[in-house]
Amino acid sequence: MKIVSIENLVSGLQNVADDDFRGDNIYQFLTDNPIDVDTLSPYFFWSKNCYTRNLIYRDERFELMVLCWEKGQISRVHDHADQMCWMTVPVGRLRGQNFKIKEIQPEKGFCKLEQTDSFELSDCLAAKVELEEPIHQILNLPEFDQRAVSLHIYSRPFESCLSYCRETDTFKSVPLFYSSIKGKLCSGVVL
Ligand code: CSS
Ligand code: FE2
Repeated sequence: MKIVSIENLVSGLQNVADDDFRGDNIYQFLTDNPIDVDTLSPYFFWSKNCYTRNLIYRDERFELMVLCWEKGQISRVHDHADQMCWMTVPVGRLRGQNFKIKEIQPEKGFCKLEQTDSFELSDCLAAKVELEEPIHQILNLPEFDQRAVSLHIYSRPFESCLSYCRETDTFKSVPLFYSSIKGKLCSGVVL
C-alpha cells in the first residue's frame, strides 16, 4: 500500500467536508493513508517524565498531533471533552483500555468506573474513541519493551478534559498542554 507524507495527510484532512468530521470517513481516510514515518520524525520528542504531545497542525475544525511514549508510559484515565478522536500507531504498540461509569455524583466529583473492553494498536491500524463510551486510558506496556508513537486527530480541538482517579473514585477537569508545536519545543518544557 502507498504511504503518505505528513504534508499530504494534512492537506487531505483540510479537504475533508465538515460532515465527515462527524462520521466514519476519517477512520477510512487513516486506513487508506498509512503515514510515512520518516516525514513524522521532526515532531518526535521524548521525555522521561510523561508521554509528549506534539502538535503538527491545528485549525478551528481539527488538530493533528503525535504522542511519543517511552517504554512503560501511560496516559491518565480520561475523556476527550465530547470531541471525536481517531488515532493510529505508526511506531511500536499501544494498549487501549475503555471504562464505563458505574456510579457518578458530579456535584461531589465522585465517579466509580468499571473496565470494559481493551484493544491494541499497532502497524498504522486506525482506531477511534467512541462518543458513547469516551473514557479510556492508553498504555505503552512495559512488556511491549519499545517506544511508541501515536498519531491523533481530534475534532474539534480541545484544551482540557476530564481525568479520573480510580484510587479515590474522583474526577476533575485538567488542562492539556503541547510539548512541542510544529517541531519546536514549547517554552518551559523540560524533556
Ligand atoms: N487523549 C490523550 C492521549 S491518550 S488517547 C491526550 O490527548 O493527551
Ligand atoms: Fe485520549
